[in-house]
Amino acid sequence: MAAFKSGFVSIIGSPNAGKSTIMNAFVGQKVSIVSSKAQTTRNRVLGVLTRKTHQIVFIDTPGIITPKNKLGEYMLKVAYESINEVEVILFIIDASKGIGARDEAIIQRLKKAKAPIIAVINKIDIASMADVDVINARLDTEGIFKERVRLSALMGDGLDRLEQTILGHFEQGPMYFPEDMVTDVPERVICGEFIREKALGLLKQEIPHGIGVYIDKMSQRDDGIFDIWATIYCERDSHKGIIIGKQGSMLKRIGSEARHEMEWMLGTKVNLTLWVKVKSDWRNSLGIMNELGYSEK
Ligand SMILES: Nc1nc2c(ncn2[C@@H]2O[C@H](COP(=O)(O)OP(=O)(O)OP(=O)(O)O)[C@@H](O)[C@H]2O)c(=O)[nH]1
Ligand SMILES: [Mg+2]
Repeated sequence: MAAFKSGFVSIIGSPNAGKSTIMNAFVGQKVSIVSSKAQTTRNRVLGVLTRKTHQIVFIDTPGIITPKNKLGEYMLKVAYESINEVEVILFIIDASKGIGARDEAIIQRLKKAKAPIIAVINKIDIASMADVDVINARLDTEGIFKERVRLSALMGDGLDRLEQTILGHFEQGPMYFPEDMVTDVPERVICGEFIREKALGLLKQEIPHGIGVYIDKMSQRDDGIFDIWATIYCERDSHKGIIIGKQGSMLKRIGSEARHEMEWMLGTKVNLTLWVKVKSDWRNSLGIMNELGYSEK
């Protein structure tokens, strides 16, 4: 019998390239939230894919940006630090957008990385062959991108090929996580992330980027139902009004959509109570960032 293989894989790239979508597709459930807005992922999120012959531990990371506040600095650090602790790096490129200035900055950084890099050209379902050709031509000029996989994470197209390409770099290794474990992120944190995901989807402009979610309490009744109390932090009074909406309508929608995700994950009914509070400029406050989980443990 062939030896069991395992290893860690960092997923890095510009915001909105589809990094979290790719990881969720491999893991088979939503462990990292996804939205059409940039800068959705703020922390390192682990996703574990276990098969009979191998285990791949993915590390989803925040999209690379030029930081505008302390939260942005933290996110950038989280992303780049991940590349030092892995067997393989996936550099995700949005095929429909091509290689932009942010990708160029990442390319420069990746030149110093020790682990092998697989360039993943994602969203081929909405890109043309010509778009892909332009990307390939740019990658051809760098020696570090010998391996490339075209992908549509949304359609699930190309995932098998990517998995095989990753395995080509793995050696014999242990089962790092039990086979039924898909992430090391605690359920209460994922519940908070579901709330942020719905806020990202339903709110406009800069409002969702200034949102942080804290799960105040999570407890399970004897009959299995979960009671969850959460606070949505935002940066301005005017934002608070919009998040709550007319007669509470927006908050109700955010809560109801988030509750469905929580119920699916927890496999039981959830009773969710949401509060909204203003903490001006919290994205520059290390204290509040720490409370919300944006700090090195
Ligand atoms: N058409 C298409 N859309 C995709 C594909 N993969 C991801 N998306 C969409 O792209 C958007 C961004 O996806 P995410 O997975 O949140 O991207 P991300 O790279 O994790 O973004 P950040 O966390 O902000 O860095 C979402 O609307 C996804 O549905 C794909 O293969 N095809
Ligand atoms: Mg993401």
